[in-house]
Amino acid sequence: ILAAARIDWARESRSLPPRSRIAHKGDCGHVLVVGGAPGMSGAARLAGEAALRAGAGLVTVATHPRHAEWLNLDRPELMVSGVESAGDLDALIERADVVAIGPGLGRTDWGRGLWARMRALSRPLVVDADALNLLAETPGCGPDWVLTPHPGEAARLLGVTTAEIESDRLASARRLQERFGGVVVLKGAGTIVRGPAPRLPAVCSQGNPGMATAGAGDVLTGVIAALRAQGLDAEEAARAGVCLHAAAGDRAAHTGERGLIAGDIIAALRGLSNGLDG
Ligand code: NPW
Ligand code: AMP
Ligand code: MG
Repeated sequence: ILAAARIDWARESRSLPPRSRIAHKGDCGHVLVVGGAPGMSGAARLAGEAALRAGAGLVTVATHPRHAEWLNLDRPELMVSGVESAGDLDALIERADVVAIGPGLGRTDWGRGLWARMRALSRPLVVDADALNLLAETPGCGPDWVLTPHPGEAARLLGVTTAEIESDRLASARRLQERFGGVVVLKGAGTIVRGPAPRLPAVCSQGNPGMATAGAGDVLTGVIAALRAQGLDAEEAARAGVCLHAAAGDRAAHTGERGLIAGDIIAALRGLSNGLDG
């Protein structure tokens, strides 16, 4: 019996909807990125730029007021909103199609408050990084969520060691999906996408160790959110997003794996996000 399907960008790009001749930015989805505690503004910035490069029509980054003013200085296409506390999120959520929460969110009262507000609303979510760490403290998931743990975060979610997660990655992804619901993306070499049964889990055949670099996961979060905002369902967006990100990582590694940085993956999205070969 086949335990998992192998997926790549050449195949998954077929689920991208064509962009209509008369499309306007409002048709292409509005992504809200929530994250960026002091010291980690870059994580939210990377997720936001990646969402733009994966085709979202509008992207707003909701971040800590301390750096909101300068977060988009070198990327003015991003909208930015400084949020003091959860109440400031409501108007932003109203305008967004998808929320990506977690990159650089931190686990202080600021991040906790934003996460508590988001999880209580039934919105399409991409849940990453510190939002996963907070989810591990108080489990419970919405049906329309995509969870994107790396093996360390997966270990926290299941209360086991990273080594145990890695010893049987397919079984770990299944346990995460059964425990938390939604669509689980277990990252690492051979990223697994596991939605609700009976669909087979998928293993991405692209990507490389050059992607073991700060912010690579934050980029993936923005990519999946952008595809979701363009009309793909949670599982399609997770599968296509994982493959687009990995194909971009491979393209960025043409000049070598060592020294590849997350911004290089974003730059490589530009040549791939129309569904050209990876
Ligand atoms: P070990 O040591 O192997 O047991 P954390 P983080 C494990 C933000 N960032 N395979 C590994 O555990 C993020 O968005 C901000 C196996 C490792 O020690 C978050 O909000 C940036 N194990 C926050 O920082 C750029 C793996 O997990 C531990 C693994 C913290 O996120 C960087 C680390 O996990 C970052 O994105 C793998 N493939 N991957 C910015 N520029 O602003 C990870 N582990 O403690 O959750 O820390 O992932 O850095
Ligand atoms: P994060 O740890 O959240 O920054 O996520 C790292 C991202 O880079 C994930 O999408 C991983 O799948 C990817 N990545 C890291 N190391 C590798 C590797 N050795 N091979 C393929 N992809 C990797
Ligand atoms: Mg991460």
